[in-house]
Amino acid sequence: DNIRTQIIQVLANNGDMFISGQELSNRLHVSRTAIWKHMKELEKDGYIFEALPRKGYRLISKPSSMNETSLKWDLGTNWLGHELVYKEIVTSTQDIAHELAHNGAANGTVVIANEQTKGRGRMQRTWHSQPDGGIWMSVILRPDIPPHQASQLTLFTAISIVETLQQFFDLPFKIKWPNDIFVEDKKIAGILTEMKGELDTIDYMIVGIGINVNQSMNDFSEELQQKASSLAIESNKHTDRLPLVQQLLRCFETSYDTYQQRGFALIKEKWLNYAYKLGESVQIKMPNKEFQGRICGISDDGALLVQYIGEDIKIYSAEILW
Ligand code: BTX
Repeated sequence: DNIRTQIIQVLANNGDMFISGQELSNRLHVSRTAIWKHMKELEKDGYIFEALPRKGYRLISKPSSMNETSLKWDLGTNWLGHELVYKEIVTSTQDIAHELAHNGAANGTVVIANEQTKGRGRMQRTWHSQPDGGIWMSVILRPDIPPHQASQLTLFTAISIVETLQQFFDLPFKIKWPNDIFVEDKKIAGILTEMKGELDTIDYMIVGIGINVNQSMNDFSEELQQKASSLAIESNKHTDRLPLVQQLLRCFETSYDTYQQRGFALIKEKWLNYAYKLGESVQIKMPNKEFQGRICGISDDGALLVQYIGEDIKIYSAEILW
C-alpha cells in the first residue's frame, strides 16, 4: 500500500526524532485515524515503532521478512518492481503474473510469494516451493524484441542471478544452459520463461525465478536430494531473502536496460564465464533424439553450440541431461 510505504519513508528519514500523528496526517493528506490504522498494519508486517503521548512516533526497526512495503522500501530501481505484489501463498507466481499481464500490468511488475502449491518448471514439471524456504518470483516484461530472441531473456536472467548470488556467497555458481543455476552438481535455482504473443510480436513475457535459499536437505524429497541443494546447505548459513530479492531486482534491471540498448552479444562473454561443463562432453536430449556432444559455447543469439561427430551444430531447444 502506497500510504504505508510513505509512512515508513517519512519515519525513516526522521531518524531518532519523533514525528506527531498530526504532522504525518498533514504531510500524507490522510486522517489521523487512517495513519493509526496503517501503523497497526505495519506492525503486523514486523515494523517496530515507539509511540509517545504528545511526541508522536519514531521507527525502531524494520522487518527482515518480505512483504510489499519492505520489498519496495529502499529498493532503488528505476522501474523494476515499482508495481509489486506479495502473497503468502499462491498456486504459482506465474499464474498471478499471467493474469496481471493479461489485464494490462506494466512492464516490470513483480509477483513474489512465500509459498507455491503448484510451482512449475519447464515441460509441466513441478517446482518444489515450500513456505519460507526460497525466493519464488515472476517478472512481467514487455520487451521490444522479436519472438525468436525471447530465449535470450532466460540467459541474461541467469547471469543476473549468478552475479547477485556472488555478492552474498563465496560459492562456485555455474549456469547450465539454458535455465538452471548449479553449485557443483546440484541445482539451486531455475528459470521458467513464458511468452504470450504472435509469430512476429511479443505481447508480454513472464520470467519466473526460483531460488532455494534456506531449505535444509530434509526439506527435499529423497529424489530431489540427489539433484537439488540450497544456498543454506552449500554455505552453512541462513540468509534473509529480502536483501537478496532487492539486489536481484537491481541487478536484473541494469542488465535488462543494457540488453535492450545493446543486444545480446555483450552478455555472451559474461555468460561464457559461468558456463557449466564448457568444453566437456555431455548427453543432450532433443524432442526427437538423444546424443553425446561437446559444449563449445553459445552463439551471438543465445543458441547452444555443440560439437557432434566433428561438426559444430547450433541448438535452440534441448536439455542437457548429464
Ligand atoms: P526445470 O524444468 O528445468 O526443472 C524442474 C526439475 O527440477 C524438476 O523436475 C525436479 O527434478 C527439479 N526440481 C524441482 N523443484 C526443485 C527445487 N526447488 N530445486 C531444485 N530442483 C528442483 C526450472 O524448471 C524452472 C523453475 C522455475 C521456478 C519458478 S518459481 C517462481 C515461478 N513460478 C513457478 O511456478 N515457476 C517459477
